[in-house]
Amino acid sequence: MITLPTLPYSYDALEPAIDEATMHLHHEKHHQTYIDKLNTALAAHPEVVFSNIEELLANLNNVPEDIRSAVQNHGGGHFNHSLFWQILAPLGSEATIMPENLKMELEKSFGSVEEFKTKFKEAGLARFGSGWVWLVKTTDGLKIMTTPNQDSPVMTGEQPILGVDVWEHAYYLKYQNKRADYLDALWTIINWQKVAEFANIK
Ligand code: MN3
Repeated sequence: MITLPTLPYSYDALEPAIDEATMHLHHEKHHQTYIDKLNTALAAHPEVVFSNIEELLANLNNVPEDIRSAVQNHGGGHFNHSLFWQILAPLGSEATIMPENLKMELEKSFGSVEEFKTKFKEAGLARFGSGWVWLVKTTDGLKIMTTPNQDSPVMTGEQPILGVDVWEHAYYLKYQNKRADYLDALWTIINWQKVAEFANIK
């Protein structure tokens, strides 16, 4: 049985970038629903064993065909949201200060932090419909990618270190159709220390 991870901050902690009502809805309803549906799918195949959700998603071809798309959608939803909560932190908290070594990695891959942010936002805006925009670590440096629906970079062997939900449910209550404003506001609450940790950058 997979259970909903507790948020590492209170529901109103990400104001004003993400409002409290959106956080309740997003965590307690949307994320919980992915977990419920994943548990239902897995209950039909108790022979499917895995040590963590990432391993399950990285080996979708081994998942029985009748639950494969449910695991892809709801397992992906669970993994993606679990990562998303972790890479956010309250405005002004120490975690939002970018570690120097991560800054250097971003400069190496994108020229500058500002250029990275511009490209990331462009990618997030270009993702048609529902999906995610990611920063992944590769043997060739850091790269931006997007995925549709609840697909996750781990499904194609990528290592996500930052992921932003661009489904309308992530921003519609506060920003309505203005995805660009939501993406701009998020930079104030990114937990860069956690991003560096996911990238194994000390
Ligand atoms: Mn979401």
